[in-house]
Amino acid sequence: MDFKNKNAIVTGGSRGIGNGIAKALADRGANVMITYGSNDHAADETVDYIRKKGVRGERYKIDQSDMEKIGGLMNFVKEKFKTVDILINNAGICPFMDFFNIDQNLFDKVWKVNVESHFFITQKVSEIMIKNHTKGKILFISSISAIVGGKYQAHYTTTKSAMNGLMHSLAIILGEHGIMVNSLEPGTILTDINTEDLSNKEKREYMENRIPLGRLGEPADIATPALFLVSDENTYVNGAELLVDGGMLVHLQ
Ligand code: RM4
Repeated sequence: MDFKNKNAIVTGGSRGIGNGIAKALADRGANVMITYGSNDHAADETVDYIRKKGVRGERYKIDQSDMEKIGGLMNFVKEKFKTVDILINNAGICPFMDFFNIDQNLFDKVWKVNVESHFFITQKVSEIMIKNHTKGKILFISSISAIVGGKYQAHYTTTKSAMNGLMHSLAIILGEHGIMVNSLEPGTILTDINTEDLSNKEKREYMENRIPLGRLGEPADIATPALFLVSDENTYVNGAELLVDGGMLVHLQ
């Protein structure tokens, strides 16, 4: 898969799954812009990695729970990238919480970061793609949690299902412009998002035992299928959900 001269945006690209995708895109020649929330050091490390591949690397710090910040991001995008070929809607949070302790503030924050910010970032980026007649690719990093529940993830699973609902409509709306939109559904991938949760020995053993491949996923396990969906090699997958979970979902007994 060749991404030379492609301009890609990866939200939440300084850590975890987004970081794996950002680096994999740079490895294959893409110019990559990442957004990130707080970890300047991780963002700098990522941009250094990208630039060492001989491509352009950019970073933009943004609180994706604040919709008023999206305009600044889009100004930065237009300043740095005249065209955009790829958008990876990855940024996400999952503060594990008992359903009855999820208050309006927590729900709003998870909803805004995971769904609302990506609704409007995608709206503005796809306007750029359409204006430039770019047959772009957009990928939502949804989750197995769009398909199954989590006792302490009622807010989070809601957002992951919502991402797929948005993706379905965008596959129609943007498909008319030759822009293809899909979702990828990672299983349990060991990243910052679940380090605390999986520090519980019993929980980690339960999750690992549920996966036929016998191990939790890593960002690299997600990057390769993600790259296919946003590559020129993808000529007809549009509006699809790709589960990448090592077989966890189907392993009932
Ligand atoms: C994923 C899945 C994993 C969990 C992360 C936070 O969608 O539920 O098990 O560790 O979210």
